Amino acid sequence: MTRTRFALLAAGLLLCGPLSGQETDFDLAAQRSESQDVRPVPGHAVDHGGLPLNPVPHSLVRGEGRLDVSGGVRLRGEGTRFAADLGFLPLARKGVALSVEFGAKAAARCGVKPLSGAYALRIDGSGIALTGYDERGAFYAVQTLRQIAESPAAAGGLPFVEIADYPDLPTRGVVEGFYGTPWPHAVRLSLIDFYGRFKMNSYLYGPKDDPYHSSPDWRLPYPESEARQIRELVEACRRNYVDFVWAIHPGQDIRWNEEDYRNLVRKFEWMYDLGVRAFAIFFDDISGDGTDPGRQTELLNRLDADFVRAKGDVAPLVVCPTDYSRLWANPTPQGSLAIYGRTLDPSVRVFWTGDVVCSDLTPETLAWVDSRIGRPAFYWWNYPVTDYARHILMQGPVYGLDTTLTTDDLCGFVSNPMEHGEASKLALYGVADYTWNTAAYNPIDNWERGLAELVPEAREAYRTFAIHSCDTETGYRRDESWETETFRIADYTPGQAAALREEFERVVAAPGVLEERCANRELLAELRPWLAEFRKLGERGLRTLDLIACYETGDDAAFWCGYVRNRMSAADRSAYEAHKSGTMKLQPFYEQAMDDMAAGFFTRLTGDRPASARGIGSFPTLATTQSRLMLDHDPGTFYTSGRAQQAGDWIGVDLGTLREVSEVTILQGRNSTDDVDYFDHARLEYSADGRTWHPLLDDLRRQYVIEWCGEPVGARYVRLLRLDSPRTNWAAVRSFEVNPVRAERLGFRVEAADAERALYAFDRDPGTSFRSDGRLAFEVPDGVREYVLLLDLPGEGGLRVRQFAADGSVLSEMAVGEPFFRLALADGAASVALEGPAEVFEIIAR
Ligand code: LOG
Repeated sequence: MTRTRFALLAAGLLLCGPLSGQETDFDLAAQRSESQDVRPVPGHAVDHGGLPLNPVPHSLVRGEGRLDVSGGVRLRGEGTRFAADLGFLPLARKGVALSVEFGAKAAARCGVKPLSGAYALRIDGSGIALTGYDERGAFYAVQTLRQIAESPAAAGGLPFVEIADYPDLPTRGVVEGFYGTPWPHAVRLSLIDFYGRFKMNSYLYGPKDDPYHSSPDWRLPYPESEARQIRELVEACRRNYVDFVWAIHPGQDIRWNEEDYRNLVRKFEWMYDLGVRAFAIFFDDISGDGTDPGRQTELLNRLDADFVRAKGDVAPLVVCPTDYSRLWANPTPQGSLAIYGRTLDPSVRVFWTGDVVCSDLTPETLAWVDSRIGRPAFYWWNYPVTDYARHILMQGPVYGLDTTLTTDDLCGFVSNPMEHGEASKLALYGVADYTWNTAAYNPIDNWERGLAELVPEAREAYRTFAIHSCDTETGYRRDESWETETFRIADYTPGQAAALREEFERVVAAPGVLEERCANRELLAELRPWLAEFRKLGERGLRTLDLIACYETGDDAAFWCGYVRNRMSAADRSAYEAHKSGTMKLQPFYEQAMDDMAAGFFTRLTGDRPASARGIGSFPTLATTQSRLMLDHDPGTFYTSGRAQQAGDWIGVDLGTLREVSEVTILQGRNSTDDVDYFDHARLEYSADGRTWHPLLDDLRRQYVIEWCGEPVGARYVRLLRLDSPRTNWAAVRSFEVNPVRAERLGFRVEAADAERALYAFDRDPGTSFRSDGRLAFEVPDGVREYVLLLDLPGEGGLRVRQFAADGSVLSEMAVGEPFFRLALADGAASVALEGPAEVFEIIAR
C-alpha cells in the first residue's frame, strides 16, 4: 500500500460514505493475501551457439555457411520502407540482396502464418529475404535480422539460417499503471524502442499519479507541453509498430449523468486530436458510485457505439473492472464480472490481475474469470511493479506464468512495471519472450540472456546485483540468491565459508564495475541508491566472516571490538531500509550471525543465556528477521504478518530457556490508535514446552494493548492466540515484551538523565543498548568483584570511569579506551559512574 493511495482512498471513504464495489476497508495492503511460499525459478541456461534471440523464435534452422555482408546490402521490394530500421547494415548499390515483402499473398508463398506480426526470415547464399504477414511482421523480421547481425554468431558473416515465427498472443506489452512518479519522457521513448526491438506491440498509458489520467483532472485537457509529449509518444509507438492506448481513470468522482459523459467524450476527442487511436477505461482502486458495474457497462457500450465505431479508425475499448482480482471479486451472477459478461459489448477487452493483486498466471484463474466475463481475459500482471514496496528493485527472472495457455484462455498480456523504467527492462525482456513463444518459455535462460542484452559491458556485475535483488519479503514473493548458500555459525564447513566470502567479494566489487562500465547511464542512475547499499551489505558480510573467525579464537576484547564495528547504526539501518537488496539470504546471514555471536559471547562471559527473545508463530515471516521489529523496544516499528489472519493464527516469542515470567506487554497494530491489523479477539498464553499452553488472559476483545502482570509462571514461550473473529486483515505487532526490565527488579539503584533507557545496560540482553551522553551511575551490590563493560565508544573517546566509597569519596578514576573493558573493583567501592559519551550495551557484574 502506498501512502498516496492510502490517503486517496481514505479521502474517498470520507467523501463517499458507504461503499458498494470493493471492500469497505480500503487498506489494500491489509487485504492482500498473497501466498508467502517462494517457489524456485524454473528453467536452465541454454547454449544458443552464439545466436541468442529474444523472443525465442518458434522455428529456427541453421544452415552450413555464411553470407558476407561486409560490402553492404542492396534493398529490394519494400526494403526502403525499413531503411531507417536497417541502420545496422551498410547500404551499397552493389551489396548483397536484402528483400523485404509483406502482405497476405507474399506471406502465403513463404508459409508465414496469417497473424499480425508473423514473419519468415532466410539468410542463404543468394542473400537475405524477409517476409511479413503484415507490415508489423516485416518490421519484426528486421528486428530478428538485427539481433542476428549483432550476435557473436555473425563474426565473419551472417550465419545461414531459416526462421519461421509468429506471436502466440495478439497483444503483448506494458501498462504504465503504477502509483508513484510517472516515467520521464525520455525513459518512455527509450522503452517504446525496447518494445519494438523485442516484438511487444502494446503500451497502455495509465500512470496513477498523472492527474490528467485520474481524478479530478481527467476532465481537463493536457497542458501544451504534456500534450506535445503525448504526440511524440504516439509517433514513437507508430515507428515501433506499438499500439499506444491512452487510459482514463475517472471512477473516483465520475457522476453518472450527461454532463460527465460529455466530459469524457470531450477528453477522448482531445486525445484523438493528439493522434491517439486506442482507449481504455480503468475502474480499479475506487470506491463509491463509480464502482457500479451496470453504469460502467452502459458507459462503455455507449462509447463503443458513439465514439469508437463512429470514428472508424479507433481500436476496440479496454476496461479494468473494479473487481480485477479474485481477492474481492463478487463471484455470483449478480457480481460485476457476470454483469460484464451479460451486457458488455463483446469487442471490449477486460483486464484481470489473477487470484490476488500480484499473482502468478494460472489456467485456473483464467477459467474462473473467463466463465464470468464471457470472453478470454486480458491479463494485467502486477510484476515487476514495486509501488507497494518502494524500497525494493525487482531484478529477478520472469516466472510464475503458465506455459500451456493460449488465446482461448487470454486475449493479451501486459506487465505493470516499476517506476524505474530502465531497471524494468530486464523483466520486460522476459515478458516479451513469454507472450510471443509461450510454450518454449524458459525463465532462467531468458534472464541470463536479458542480463547480457542490457549490460553487455558488465554482465557479471549486473548479474551479481540482480540475483540478490529479486524478492519483496512480504509482497509478491520471488526467489532470490538461489546460487548462494548461507549458514549458522554453529554449523558450517570451511568450504562454505570460503564460497560465501567469494560471493560477498563479488557483491562489494559489483557497484564499482557498474559505475565504471555500464553504458546505460540512466539505468545506472536508477540503480545507484541500491548499489550503494549493496556494497555496504557486501562489506558487512565480509566483516561478519572475519568476525566469526575471531569469535572462534576466544579473544574477548578483539571480538567485541569487531562486533561493535560491524553493527548497523540506526542511520545505517534506515539507509538500508530505503534501498534494500539481499533480503532473502545475505542480510539474514548477517543478522543471524551477529545475534548468534552476541548470544554465545554473553553466555561465555556469564554462564547464562542472554535475556533476548525470538519471534515464533503461525505466520512464516515470523521466522525471518522481520520479527525483530516487534522485539526492538521501538514501538515506532512493527512486525507485519504479510498475509491475512485466519483461524488458529498466533504470534509469540521464544525466550530460549525456561524463565520466571511475571509481566507481558504487547502493542498490537501498526499504530496506537486506529489500525485494522490486529487480533480483535485473542487469548494470551504461556508454555514451558511449546506443546501445552496455559492462559494468562482470556477472551480479549478489541484490545490493541495487552498487559499482564502477576505471580511468576515458568515459561519458555509466550503467545497471543487469535480466537474466533470475522477479521481477515493482516496482523501487526509493534512490541512484544516479556519481563521488561524494571528498576525495582534490579536490586540496585541506577542514575542517568534517561533512567528508563539506562536500564538497557543491565537487561542481560547485549542486543539492546543505552546511549549515555553524560553520567551513568549505579550502586555496587554485595559480592561483586569485577564489572565487564560492553561498550561502543564514539570516535573522540573521553569516557572516564570513577569508583566511589559509601561516603562519596573517589576511590579510583581511569580513562576507558577500549569498547571491551574489565573494571576491577577497589576495596570498599559502593558505586560506579561512567562519565562521558558511550553506547553501553551491557554492564555485567561478576
Ligand atoms: C493497481 C495498480 C498498482 C498495483 C500494484 C491494478 C489493476 N491496479 O491493487 O495501479 O500498481 O495494484 O500495487 C493495484 O492492479 N491495485
